[in-house]
Amino acid sequence: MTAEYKVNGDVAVITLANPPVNGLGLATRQGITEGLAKAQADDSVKAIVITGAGKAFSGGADIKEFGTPKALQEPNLLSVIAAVENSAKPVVAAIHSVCMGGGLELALGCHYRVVAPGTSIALPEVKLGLLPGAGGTQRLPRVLGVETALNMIVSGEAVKSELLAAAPGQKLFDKVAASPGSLMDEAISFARSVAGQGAALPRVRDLPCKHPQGDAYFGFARNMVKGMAKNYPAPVKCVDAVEAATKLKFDAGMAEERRLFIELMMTPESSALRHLFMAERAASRIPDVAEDTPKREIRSVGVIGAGTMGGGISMNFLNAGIPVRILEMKQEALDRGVATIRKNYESQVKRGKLKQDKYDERMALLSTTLNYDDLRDCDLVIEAVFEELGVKEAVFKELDRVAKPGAILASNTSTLDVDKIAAFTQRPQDVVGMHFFSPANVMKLLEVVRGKETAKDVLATVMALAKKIKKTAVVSGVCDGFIGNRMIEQYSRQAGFLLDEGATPEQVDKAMEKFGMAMGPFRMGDLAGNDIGWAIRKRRATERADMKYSRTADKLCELGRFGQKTGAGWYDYQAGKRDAIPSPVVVELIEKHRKDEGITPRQIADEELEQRLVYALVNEGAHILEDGIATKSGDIDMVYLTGYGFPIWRGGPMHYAGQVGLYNVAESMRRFARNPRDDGKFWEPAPLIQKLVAEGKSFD
Ligand code: T1G
Repeated sequence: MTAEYKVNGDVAVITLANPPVNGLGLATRQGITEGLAKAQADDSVKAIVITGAGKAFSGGADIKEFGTPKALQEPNLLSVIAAVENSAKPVVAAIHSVCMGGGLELALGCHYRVVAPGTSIALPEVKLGLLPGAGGTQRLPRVLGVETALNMIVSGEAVKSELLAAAPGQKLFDKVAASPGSLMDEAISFARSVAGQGAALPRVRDLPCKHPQGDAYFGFARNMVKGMAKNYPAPVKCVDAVEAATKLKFDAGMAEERRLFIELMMTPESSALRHLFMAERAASRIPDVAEDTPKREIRSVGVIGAGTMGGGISMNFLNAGIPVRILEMKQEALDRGVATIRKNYESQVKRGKLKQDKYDERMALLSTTLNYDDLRDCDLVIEAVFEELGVKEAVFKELDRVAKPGAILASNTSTLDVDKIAAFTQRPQDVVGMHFFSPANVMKLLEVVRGKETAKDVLATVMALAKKIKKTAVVSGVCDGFIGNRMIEQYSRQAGFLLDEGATPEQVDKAMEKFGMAMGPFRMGDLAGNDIGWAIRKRRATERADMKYSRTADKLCELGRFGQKTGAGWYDYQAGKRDAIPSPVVVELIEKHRKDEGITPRQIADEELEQRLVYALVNEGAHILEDGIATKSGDIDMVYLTGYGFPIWRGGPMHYAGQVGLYNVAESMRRFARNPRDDGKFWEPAPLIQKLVAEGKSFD
């Protein structure tokens, strides 16, 4: 049982004990109802207190149980709350730390609530594509008022207990304890004070729930929410559920909430958001690196290179209060880099995103040098120099000479072989890839590239450091392009072939933006610079002659059309503007290219455009799993959601493939393999996909 029962004089205390956050899984729910039954049967018990052990009162329903029979098994959460509410003896919730979702709904079923200051109170279900499904939409408005409750339910954001307790007329908390330390004593003495009064026990469900201008208010709220959450059905249903609380009797309102909750539980958006909640947390776990692996202390960081990447990388550490020393070859490069960092902070101060004193603090942590010897005390050095192995070799040889023993030496390389880089030093076990995505101080994704010799404590240190600098870190093995770029390569190849076959850049981009990508492949190329892909293709032409591409991208670059930075790429751009204008030059280039290749263009439906690009990610992602470059499909999803603008409500390419059905995905791939233009090899469904289809499974 994961709820303890203990009698303290004439008060029974039920303590949820399901670490880490007292998720209300089946065993915990059983523990509560059994404790309640014992308390009812024990005449010496006059009142009951429910609380949570450890770092939470309760983080809500056990998300890990969703989709399993346990989630619905009695006593389900509604039954538990009914048992609390119908107790003949007063039940007092002693709330501390975190009280969220089903945890708050459980507290709302109690007759009284005593809360410690500083407690985070939330109904965050909307962030999982759901709504509070155990009475939250019906009870919270009754104790906080309709508008405050609706704001909390639609936003899912946590509010501190003392703020809510200070709201005029609130009935959520009967008492705020002096401190978290005195909570239990105060809750137990409060329970004694309300015991044996004989009068009917106060129940939230009996409170009135009205809004003076209901129709107008909910109409306005519904329109606002619809506008903000166009790809997510949950927020609007939150409005519907709270409106039901003002229009229906309690039990009818509960039935309406249940109906809406079950509807949302079945949506692909909720499936995606729940997948991501778990995948984001799972990404920080490395299968063969124990969670308690000792971590090296990172008190100061060296960054080599003060360019766009070096500056952005430095800001991440300055923001986390970690001193940074930037090294460059020339003073003017240093000055330019520091000026860019300063300008970035100043614009944040201007926009009210950063306080002046914080800005000053961060700049005070920044130092610069032209001399490698000044990096000798750094615990971590990250190089962000020119993407060429010879340059990396010079840097790592110098680092090997000056860095102190135990310093972690990281490369920000996006395509080079981390094992080769490690081999430039006598300490390959201390070398790791830390691949930031531009702009490095903004993009959440950090690919942590694990070399053959990278030590486990180096990995554990970097993963913990990533959390500290608010990055989503995903471990990748060493291969060309790691996880993200290896997959985007196939995505871009298909985009090029689609131009050969009859599509325009604009048609492909629009199809992918309709799918939900932040930016289509051609607009993305114009933003990042088409010359980057051009250089990679040139390098690959010798290393990987098997990799065929459409020649259109090269022909575009031969015209110097690198994208926004040259004022023209796949699209034309007006000076100082970012609007992508379809270019007659590009249309002519593509048409001429088709003639040269003897291709008769065909009309291509958006569905094929979308499938060719998204399934290219899926097939390459499957190979990445087969090669052990990524250890979990959820990691690949996290890479695409935090680094490549994949739509969150689809859960990432691998989760999305499961939603479509791997059988259907494989059939589409086989259809593409029959396309005479294709080299046939790529579209053979990866063996892992074929295996999962045979077993009727998905990647998740
Ligand atoms: N169920 C199961 N596990 C949970 C969990 C939950 N509700 N919340 C957290 N965990 C795990 C998490 O996976 C991780 O474990 C560990 O706890 C620490 O999490 C009917 C249906 C509570 C504020 O949405 O917001 O109630 O993956 O790293 O930063 O209406 O976790 O490492 O093994 O986030 O201290 C509604 C979600 C559920 C709250 C703690 N509740 N959780 O933050 O730790 S639906 C939520 C959080 C519901 C009812 C509906 C945060 C936290 P592992 P962490 P943290």
